[in-house]
Amino acid sequence: MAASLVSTATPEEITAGSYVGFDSITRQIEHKLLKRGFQFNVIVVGQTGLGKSTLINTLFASHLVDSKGRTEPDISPRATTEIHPQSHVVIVENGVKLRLNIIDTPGYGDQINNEGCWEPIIKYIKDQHSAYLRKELTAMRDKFIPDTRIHCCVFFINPTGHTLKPIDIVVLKKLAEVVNVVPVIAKSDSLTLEERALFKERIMSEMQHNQIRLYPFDADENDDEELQLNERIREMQPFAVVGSERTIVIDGKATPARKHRWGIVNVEDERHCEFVYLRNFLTRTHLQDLIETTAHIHYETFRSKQLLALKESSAKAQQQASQTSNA
Ligand SMILES: Nc1nc2c(ncn2[C@@H]2O[C@H](COP(=O)(O)OP(=O)(O)OP(=O)(O)O)[C@@H](O)[C@H]2O)c(=O)[nH]1
Ligand SMILES: [Mg+2]
Repeated sequence: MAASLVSTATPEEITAGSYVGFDSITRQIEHKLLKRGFQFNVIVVGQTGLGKSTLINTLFASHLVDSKGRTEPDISPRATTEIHPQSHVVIVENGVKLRLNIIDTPGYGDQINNEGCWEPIIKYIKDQHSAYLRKELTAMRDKFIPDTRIHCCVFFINPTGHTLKPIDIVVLKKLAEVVNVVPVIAKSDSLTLEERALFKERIMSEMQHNQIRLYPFDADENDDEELQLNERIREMQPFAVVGSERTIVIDGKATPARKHRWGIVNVEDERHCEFVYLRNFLTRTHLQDLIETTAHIHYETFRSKQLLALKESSAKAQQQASQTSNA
């Protein structure tokens, strides 16, 4: 009988005497999530030749087996010419499965007229939202919709030491409306420490001036620790990175590094560049939040706009139909 399921016991009695066992829900969720794995989609955007393809290969070096990266200097340079979804890479660490999809894009800014050069990139991001929405709206929708929505856009800034280029500001504004944007200073081995600090300050004040909203965002549910972490990330942004597809043995360990006449830049050494901070941020501290923010903020904005437009157009069609039937 249903009535017998309703307990008349006080809360104290329930916790003391009759353990229900729902605290195992965290383990149940964990088990389910582990079985399903995680999908993480990253896009890299920026002007031509800033090292986008190289950094991708540095970030996930050992995993991108079929990368088209240049590993030897005598191989001819390979400019990326089209938006290129890298093959899905599956990384398994301690039983956790991460399906990683990296989208490499051609550099922009080297045409005489750069008008609209960002459009294919924005279209690509919106197309993924649109594909997800279509799947969600089908009557017999799948229980698990494959997620191709872009969770993070790593934006490459030219290490000029001056200011952002007007074209960068335009592209950044467009991107920040549809995706989580994480800016990085490319090839930061070309800047001195003072130049780097000053450049960062200038970039961030330009971002503020142009009202470009960068990731991470603070949410109401964030606790103090998370808010502090976000604040630290904001203080460090944009990460000054160096990439390399070649490794050099340092302290007995093959390490991604760049060899100059004057010495070696160890990509993974925090004293040389902020690559490690970027990697920790993307894969260790904010991976889940990047995925959630995409679903709850960027996709939700897209979804409500689309559904509103759909409602308006169907209301218009109905109105027209009733007008023609009355005529
Ligand atoms: N000094 C320095 N050179 C770099 C760095 N990263 C990449 N490079 C070099 O810059 C050149 C261009 O690198 P890519 O990774 O092809 O650049 P990209 O941004 O993908 O270029 P496009 O696809 O043409 O837009 C290569 O010769 C790299 O070796 C870096 O951090 N520092
Ligand atoms: Mg490239």
